[in-house]
Amino acid sequence: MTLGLVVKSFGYSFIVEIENKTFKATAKSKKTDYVVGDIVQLQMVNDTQVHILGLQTRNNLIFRSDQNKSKIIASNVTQIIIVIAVKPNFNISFLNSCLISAESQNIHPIIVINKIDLPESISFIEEIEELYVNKLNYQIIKLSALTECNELMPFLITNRNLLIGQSGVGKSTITNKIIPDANARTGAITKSETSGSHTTTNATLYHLNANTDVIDCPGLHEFGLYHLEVDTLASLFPECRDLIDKCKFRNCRHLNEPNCAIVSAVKNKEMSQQRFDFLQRLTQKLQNKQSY
Ligand SMILES: Nc1nc2c(ncn2[C@@H]2O[C@H](COP(=O)(O)OP(=O)(O)OP(=O)(O)O)[C@@H](O)[C@H]2O)c(=O)[nH]1
Ligand SMILES: [Mg+2]
Ligand SMILES: [Zn+2]
Repeated sequence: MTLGLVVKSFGYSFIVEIENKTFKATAKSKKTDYVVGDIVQLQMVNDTQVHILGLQTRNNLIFRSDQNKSKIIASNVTQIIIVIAVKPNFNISFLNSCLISAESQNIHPIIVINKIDLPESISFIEEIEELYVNKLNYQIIKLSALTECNELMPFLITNRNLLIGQSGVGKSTITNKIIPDANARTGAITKSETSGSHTTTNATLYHLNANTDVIDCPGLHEFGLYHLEVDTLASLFPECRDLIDKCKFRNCRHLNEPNCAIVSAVKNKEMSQQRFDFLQRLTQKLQNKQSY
């Protein structure tokens, strides 16, 4: 049986790599939900084309979901690089969602603050570091991808890295800096600001070296977490982990139950109000799901 790696997805058709050669691939069955990072079983058609027959078991699958649908993003990744920037329109809930998604899959996240050349970045960096580094211990790398990404480089090595972030934060610019022959299309800020359109339309996997990959994917507006379980949600927040067992009720959902250790932590300013609001909103959403 021939195996290949999915390196680009167009939704219904794919580019698959076998050793160092790429082929156009389509799924032979109705099942077409393959994604970049998948190892697939193939049937050769000719020198340039293959059929996908099936899927090798995934180590993990990054996907987002809302009430109506879910969307797969990439599989078999070992590290998630969450790219944020003060411009065009930073959304803190988006950052929280990406972190919770990484925690839920047990994948190491790194936060990259891009566009540090912009003057607005100074106070933005302070705010992000104050909470996400000093209190939550996440790893942060600050850079201006227009100049260089040297500081990020050592963290990428030996990993399959997924770059995720809102549209226009600079994921493709970073990709091009790291892998000069990637030639990923990048877009003007004004375009993504006004039309909300994405410059990158397909997820693509690039090789940095034999055991290091970078996946650039289209920007996301929202990172829905509708697939998570309400009962384990709080454990995905590092600042809640040691508190959960201290709540009066074992099934406490940290909404308005008496003697909730998480609510107390927020009152004592040990947990950030913003993170707690995010936890509550998500809890309520996931709770409603169960009553259908
Ligand atoms: N000032 C500044 N602009 C940057 C930096 N990095 C990227 N940009 C600009 O930001 C815009 C968007 O960059 P892209 O790399 O296309 O962003 P993206 O995250 O790939 O966007 P999507 O593909 O839509 O998700 C481009 O005009 C880049 O030149 C940076 O470090 N500083
Ligand atoms: Mg892009
Ligand atoms: Zn509680």
